[in-house]
Amino acid sequence: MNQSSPLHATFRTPEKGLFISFEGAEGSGKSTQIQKLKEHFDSLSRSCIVLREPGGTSFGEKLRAAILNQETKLHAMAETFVFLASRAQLLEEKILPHLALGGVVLLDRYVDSTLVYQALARGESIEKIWTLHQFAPLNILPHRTFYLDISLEVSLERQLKRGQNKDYFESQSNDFQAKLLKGYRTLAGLYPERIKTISGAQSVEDVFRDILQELPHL
Ligand code: T5A
Repeated sequence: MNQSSPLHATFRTPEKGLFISFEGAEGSGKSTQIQKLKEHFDSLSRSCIVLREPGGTSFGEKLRAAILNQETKLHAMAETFVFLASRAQLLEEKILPHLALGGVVLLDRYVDSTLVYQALARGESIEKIWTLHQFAPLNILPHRTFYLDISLEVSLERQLKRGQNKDYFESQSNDFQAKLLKGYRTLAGLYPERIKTISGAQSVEDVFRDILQELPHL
């Protein structure tokens, strides 16, 4: 979807509050940075909530457990509808009400994860995923998306260090994981105003400094 696509007109950013999503491959450091940004907003006494996808609601957490514990490969569309169901409920129950009060929402993964994991990494068109998002409440875009860019080597090294059992997506081939990185870079190139690429291979402090520099003043 680009600016000239008729689909583009069906999407909007929230009028109130500040909506920020974080994206990246496995182990890119999203949760680490989200925690730091939450502390930043807390220090400013700004009401800020942290949410994750899939999950964030009691229904969404059930879907999260179902997909991450899945042992055999699903069709990309089956995966897509699980993420969309979780997302729609999260928007309705948590994200939109908090933004309407003028609050800050920090979200670990959002629509770009579906565009990359279920479309680009599987060789599907991203138009299909955008089309599914044109219906409320899914037609909301964040004010800012931080994409934490790391190499395949760093991603695999961090997953190994963590040492816990691999989930459904972590168990996919290295080829799939390389496609994720390529997919994210493609997406960041398509939507440079919303998606800011930050090198996730830097120290935690340096990544955070770069994030603060790109934070919208809303
Ligand atoms: N998914 C999700 C889809 O396929 N489609 C969708 O639409 C959606 C929404 C979710 C899975 O679902 C898929 C994508 C995912 O595979 P998840 O458990 O939430 O699963 O997985 P991730 O989001 O990938 O979470 P991770 O915990 O793996 O990664 P994070 O949050 O990016 O990384 P973080 O902060 O936990 O850090 C990982 C490790 O690296 C260290 C940390 O200490 C930690 O050990 N670290 C650093 N080390 C050195 N330098 C730094 N700068 C570091 N930052 C962090």
